[in-house]
Amino acid sequence: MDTNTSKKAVQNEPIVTHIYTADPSAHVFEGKLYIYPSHDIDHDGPTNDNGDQYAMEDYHVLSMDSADAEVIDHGEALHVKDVPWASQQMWAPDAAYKNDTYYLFFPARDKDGIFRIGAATSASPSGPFNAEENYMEGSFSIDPAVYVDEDGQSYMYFGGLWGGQLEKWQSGTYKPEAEGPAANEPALGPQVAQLSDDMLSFQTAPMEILIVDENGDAIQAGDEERRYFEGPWMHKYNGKYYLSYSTGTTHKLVYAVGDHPEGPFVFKGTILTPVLGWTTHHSIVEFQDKWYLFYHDASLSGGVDHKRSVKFTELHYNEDGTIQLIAPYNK
Ligand code: FUB
Repeated sequence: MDTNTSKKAVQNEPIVTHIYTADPSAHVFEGKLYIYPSHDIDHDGPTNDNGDQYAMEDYHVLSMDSADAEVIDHGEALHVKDVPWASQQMWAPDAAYKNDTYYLFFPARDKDGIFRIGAATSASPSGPFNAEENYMEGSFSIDPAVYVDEDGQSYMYFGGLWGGQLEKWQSGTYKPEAEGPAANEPALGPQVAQLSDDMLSFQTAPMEILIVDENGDAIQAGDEERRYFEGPWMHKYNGKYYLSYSTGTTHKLVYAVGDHPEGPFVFKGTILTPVLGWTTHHSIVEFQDKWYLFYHDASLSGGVDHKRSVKFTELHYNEDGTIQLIAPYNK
């Protein structure tokens, strides 16, 4: 059921306050801005590096007619109990439109506790979504972000360290004891796979994306200011592909630019300085002739890492295509 939250969107403030939300994936569908966030649970359980505190069970879709409109909560769009293959932890989702169908892509733990990525479909951008019977074959880890290129080809970017289990897949199969590369070795990149025309399966095997520095050398695992951690996002600006992501332990949103959606990408800089709370996760969208960064922090809960709130702010490019740094708490 749709609920007008009676809350007008204001930049750099929580866009809704009646529920905790995080990991916003923003898209323009049918002339409106639709936001697909995680729905954080209000619990006081313990916190650990495995992310057990992120115990989310469902998704709500939010929408806005304009950047200062009232925010609509379209209610529960999908619940874990309606996903046959999933057991728990409905983490950061994304959405896409193709074939007159809206697709919701989401990570969750399967019945063996391994993160996989599932798809669900709807005739409406606000859902409700019907989940596929099984997770996408060959999928693993977390944080799917789907980019539909101008030629119609779709790509899924995904992967996250630590609780997101990306380290455990370096051999191609799930190895529970596997650890990440040493500090002086190339960092693990996000994964990318082309999607089939029906958007429900991988058309190519997932491959690791290479992120290099300005000299063409791979960013190293010990370079925590720049190395990939989780939360990939892809957008195109002036013909270039922008891969942006979270650095995790150093709590930044950063970006790298390339000429092809599968990379390689050259590291460029920071988009967002650290926010209140451990995680940082975002999307970038053009809406009504302006560019916006959607992100979250933990301000609504007074700093509780797993009780987050989605915010947004305008994003600006310099003439050379670099992105201007956003420091959201500076007035
Ligand atoms: O919301 C759960 C996890 O926290 C997401 O999947 C990560 O990107 C981080 O925001």
